[in-house]
Amino acid sequence: MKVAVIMGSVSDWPTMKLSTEVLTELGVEFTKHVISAHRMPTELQTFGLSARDNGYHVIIAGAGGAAHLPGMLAANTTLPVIGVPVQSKALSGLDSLLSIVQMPAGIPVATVAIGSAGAKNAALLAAQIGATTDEQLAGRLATFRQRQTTSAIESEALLDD
Ligand code: RP5
Repeated sequence: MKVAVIMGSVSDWPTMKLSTEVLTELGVEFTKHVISAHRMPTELQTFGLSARDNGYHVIIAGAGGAAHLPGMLAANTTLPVIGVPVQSKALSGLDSLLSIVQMPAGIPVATVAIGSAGAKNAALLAAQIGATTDEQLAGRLATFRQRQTTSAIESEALLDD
């Protein structure tokens, strides 16, 4: 499978890099792009309209503030779009969350949590979508889950007396 990781600004990269790290860990092919909904509207439309023909299966789109990027990409493709609300300075990402999650019926965006947890989960969700038709990827996801569980169990040893 191939995933597009798109962000509205280079300032979103510290958050969206976490998505790419998870995709790398799971062996999922991806490309990364800065496409601003407001500063690059023509490029956004071109990317959305051609995404399926360009071999993508899922789009992860992160943006902050007036975060119209995921919704406008979703308006231009029938590929699944996962929206990551980037934590904004002014309103701590609540603005990003509300502008991404409140899509009108007919144009869905799968919205994850604000910030780093959301960026990581967006990548996991994209991989899980791919794993519906890719047994090897499903196996890597199972290994990821098992490692996470083992680490959580072992973390008890870190508790002080
Ligand atoms: C959004 O505006 C971007 O996604 C970013 O989160 C926010 C601020 O962008 P910059 O002014 O830092 O480029 O479009």
